[in-house]
Formats: sequence, C-alpha cells, structure tokens
Amino acid sequence: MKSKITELLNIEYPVIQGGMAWVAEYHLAAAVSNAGGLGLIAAANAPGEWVRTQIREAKKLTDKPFGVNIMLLSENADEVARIVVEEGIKVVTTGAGNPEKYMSQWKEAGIIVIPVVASVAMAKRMEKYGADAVVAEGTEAGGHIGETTTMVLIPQIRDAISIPLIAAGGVADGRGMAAAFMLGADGVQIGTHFVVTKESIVHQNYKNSILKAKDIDTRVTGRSTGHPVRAIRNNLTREYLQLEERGASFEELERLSLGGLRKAVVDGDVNNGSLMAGQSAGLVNNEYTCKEFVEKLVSEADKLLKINQ
Ligand code: TUI
Repeated sequence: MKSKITELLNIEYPVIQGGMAWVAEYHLAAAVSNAGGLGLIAAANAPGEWVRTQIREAKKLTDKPFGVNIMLLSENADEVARIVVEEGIKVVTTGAGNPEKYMSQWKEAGIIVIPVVASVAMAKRMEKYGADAVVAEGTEAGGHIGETTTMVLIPQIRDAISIPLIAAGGVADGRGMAAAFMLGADGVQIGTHFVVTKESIVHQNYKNSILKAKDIDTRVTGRSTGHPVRAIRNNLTREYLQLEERGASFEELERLSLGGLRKAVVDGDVNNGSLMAGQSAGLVNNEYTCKEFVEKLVSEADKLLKINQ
C-alpha cells in the first residue's frame, strides 16, 4: 500500500506507531518498523542518555527506519533534540507543543520532521516552518489531546496545507484507516492498539483494561490545568475529576497524578495508575503481534479503499 507517507519515510505501509510515554520503547518501535510501519521511541520526560540507549538498542533489532517522538513539555527536550541529531535519527515527531525552535537544527541534519498538531492553525504554522508532514490528532486519541474530532479535523487540515497528512485519534482497524484516507489523510498513526500487541512491554493488567474497555470507558482529566489527558476510567480519573470540580490547585492535582503512567505500565496498578488510551479502546479486542496487526489493518483498509476506486 503506497502513499505520500510510504514514499517520504521509505516504509512499506503508511502506518505510524504513536509516541506513547513509557509504552513506546525500543522493543515496540523495532517490532512496528519490522512489520513495515514506522516505529517510534517516545522520549517523554526521560533524560537524553536514556533516549540514546534506546536508539542504540532499536538499531540492534531492526535495519528499517524508525523515529523518535519528543514531548515538548519535557525539561529534557533540548537535550533530546540534540541527541537525535548525534545518533543519526531519520524521523522526529513532536507532541504537546510547538517545535519551531528546533526546526533548523533538525532540517540541517537531514531529519524528516513531523509535528503532531491538534488544530488547523498549528498545521499551517508547521508547514510554513518547514515540516515535512504533520500528524493531525483528534480528541478521540489517548494521552494529551486537543478539542476537535478526527472526523472534522482531517478534512479541514487537508484543505489548509499541501504537505503529507497523517490522521490520528480513533483509528484502530481497517475501517478507521480507510475512513482517514477518505477524509484526506495519506497515512495513519495508531497508539492504543499497539499498547496491547505481543511485543509491547506494558503490564498485562493495563493491556487487559484496554481489551475489556467499552465505547464509554475513557475520561478526560486536566481540562482545568490546560493539559487535558484521556485515559481509561478508574479510581485515579474519578478522584482527579472530583478534585478538579472542587477547584483544586495545580499542585494538588500534580500530587495525585505524579508517576501515574509508571504505576500503570510497570506496576500494573489499574486502580491508581494512569491508563492512557484513546476512545478506540472499545475497538481493541485482540492481542496480535505487530506484524499480524499491521497486515490485518492494511489489508482491510486496502479492500475498502479499492471499492471506491
Ligand atoms: O503529545 C501527545 N500526547 C501525549 S503527551 C503525554 S505526556 C503528558 N502527560 C501529562 C500532561 C501532559 C503531557 C501524553 N500524551 N499528543 C500529541 C499532541 N500534541 N496532542 C495535542 C498536541 C498539541 C497541543 C498543542 C500540539 C501542539 C500544540 O500547540 C500548542 C502551541 O504551542 O500552540
């Protein structure tokens, strides 16, 4: 399945794995790249040297292209921005902010830069600053999110920019992928379904929470702090939302959520951990290998798209 994205990234299928904090480490990234998509290592809040080690380990497991996702709220973002250049990374995606200040440094190093955006304005701005493509992420996605749904965001961004466009948020099967292409996307980015793949190092309890989640089982916390985050509802989201309703301070909310992802991913604490996941959790019902999942996804999408040709 060819598109502007397979051409740009020199990959087999136009499928990118989300840059999920704690989840997207080198085993998953290498498995997705070996399956023909683009795997990503998520730098999240980690120190630069952790990212460097991850990159070197991924290179041992795959000869295919893979990328690094840089979370721009991290205090280590400057350091990671430099390390991706030093380590010869070919593709960088960014999240949760504006990557303008790093753009020239990355472009000079020949890095393909793909910012994740959640609005038309930001997509246009990224194109102007030299982005090679954008990931447009709808509010259905997991983790830190914007306001607009994928259904309305993708066609509006398609009309506003000329660079390749990758749709994210709510895509978990071939139907979602085909729909994203019909809306004007050239590729998809998927997070939630990759959390439960066989190669994902995530605690089985977290995987099981996604597998049993239904359509209405996610909640968005953090709207009061300006950092909305979607996760599967549990004791943590319930307490957080109650605190927000009572007008709790940023510090109080931070205290409750600190270390939440680690609790979920490493300890398997499904009650008090942060089970970040998108609304597509309700569509995720099987644990596949990355290769099985990517091939199923692409063949379903391909079949649906051919009907429309
Ligand atoms: O970044 C994500 N998803 C994430 S980051 C993350 S770690 C975190 N944990 C708690 C609080 C905050 C972060 C967990 N999930 N997705 C990509 C994404 N980027 N979604 C939305 C955006 C975005 C938002 C605003 C991109 C640009 C932007 O622009 C702001 C500006 O500077 O104009």
